[in-house]
Amino acid sequence: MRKAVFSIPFVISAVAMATPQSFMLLDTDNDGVISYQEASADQILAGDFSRFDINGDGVLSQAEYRRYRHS
Ligand SMILES: [Ca+2]
Repeated sequence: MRKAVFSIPFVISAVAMATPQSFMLLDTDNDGVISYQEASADQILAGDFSRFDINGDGVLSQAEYRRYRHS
């Protein structure tokens, strides 16, 4: 009478791994980054663009965009 309980939480957050849909919408030329011009479609993002452009390369990477989404 042994009960083997397999309760291994095997949650892979597909949402966190995937590119946010909003990123793809903003990345209109699909080069994988959001330029300031592309960001201008999002007033909040454009208004704080330089703050979210953490490495200062003038474009937002997916990682930088995620920070914006989670801010
Ligand atoms: Ca782009």
